[in-house]
Amino acid sequence: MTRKMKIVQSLVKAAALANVSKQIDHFSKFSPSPLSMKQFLDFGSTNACERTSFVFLRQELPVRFSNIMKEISLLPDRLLTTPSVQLVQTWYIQSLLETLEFLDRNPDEQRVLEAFVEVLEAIRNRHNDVVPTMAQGVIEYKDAFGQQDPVTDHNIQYFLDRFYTSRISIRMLINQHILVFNGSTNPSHPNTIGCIDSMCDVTEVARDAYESAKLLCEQFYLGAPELELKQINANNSRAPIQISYIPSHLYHMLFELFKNAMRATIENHESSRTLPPIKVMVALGGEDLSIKMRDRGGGVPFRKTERLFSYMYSTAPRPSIGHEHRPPLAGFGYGLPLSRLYARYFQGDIQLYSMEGYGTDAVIHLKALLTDSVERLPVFNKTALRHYKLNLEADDWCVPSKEPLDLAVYRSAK
Ligand code: W6P
Repeated sequence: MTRKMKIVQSLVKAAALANVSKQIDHFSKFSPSPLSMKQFLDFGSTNACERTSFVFLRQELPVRFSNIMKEISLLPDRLLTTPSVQLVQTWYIQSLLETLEFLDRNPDEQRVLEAFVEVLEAIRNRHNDVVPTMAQGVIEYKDAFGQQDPVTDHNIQYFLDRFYTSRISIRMLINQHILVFNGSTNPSHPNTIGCIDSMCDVTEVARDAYESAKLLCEQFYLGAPELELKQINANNSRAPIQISYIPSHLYHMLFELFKNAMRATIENHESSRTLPPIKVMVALGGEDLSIKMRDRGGGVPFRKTERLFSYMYSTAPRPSIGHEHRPPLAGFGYGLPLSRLYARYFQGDIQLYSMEGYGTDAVIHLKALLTDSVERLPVFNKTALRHYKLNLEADDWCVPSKEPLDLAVYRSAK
């Protein structure tokens, strides 16, 4: 390539990027439109209309991309300029540009709708490794700038919670469109609409998740704790407990909690011959569906429970791949914080109550009603901006002194 060609090429690239940044500014001025579970189901039911879904998504996807891209661009330089975060940023730019291509296409043309599905599939695949890549970015940052300080920990937590929630929501939209308009209905699950099961049997998912965690546990340890499962349906004591939910999300949460409960139980009972069971209680009330999982794994000190959900604390450099010494139930990684985001995504939550010396209760709270299950989405606005602007302020609670107070100083000052 000649020098001139190189210059032209970089000018073209700069112009394209300037245009991208204009597009991001434009689309980030719109707030994302949260969908309710009911709306998701309607998109995929008998009056499903691919054209409507297409027209909605070609606007909504750029809005969701741009809202979170604004926040990426506000990250501290030290994080933004890591190779991993740069890579993730290029994926978002590429995907934004690809969806924008459809804004002036004719929604009444079948081949436009087909091309859109293909682009959605490409986008979904491009973003497959976003979670480990961002985790790598946090590692790069920690390696370069030292260990956890509370301010950085808090800021990374704030950003990644929003970033991963955005990603979960974008994948949900993409998956629904692809599955509803390109997939055949799954004969063994007639109640599924895309990835939503309108009669998701919570107890069944819990048993599945337990069995998988148990297999994993038995590969590494000599056994696994038993499962004791009870359920109460306050609305109808004989009916099974079913809600409209995304089984894969629920499975992800339960599998993660089971792994943690099993590991704690086994490591806390290494010297005894019996393992206390993991006790799960599923309760359906008027508005909540709650799942409590109790282990007797010795618990976690109260001071450390917040860390279980911290991205900063739980990013340990991964043992090199192919190494056989990695405990399969290792509690590091983003399993717990991501599980909590899945729960919160449809207005639920995960809480941990631990008693050090005894064990831990982990509770998943979900909305039982269709109308309460609405996407919980980050929006880029002044409040969010403020979070990225003010950073290094002093804490407004005293730091306990390590030295005993020397009262002699006060006496002599009289
Ligand atoms: C523990 C730590 C933990 C995290 C999540 C779920 C259960 C448990 N048990 O000891």
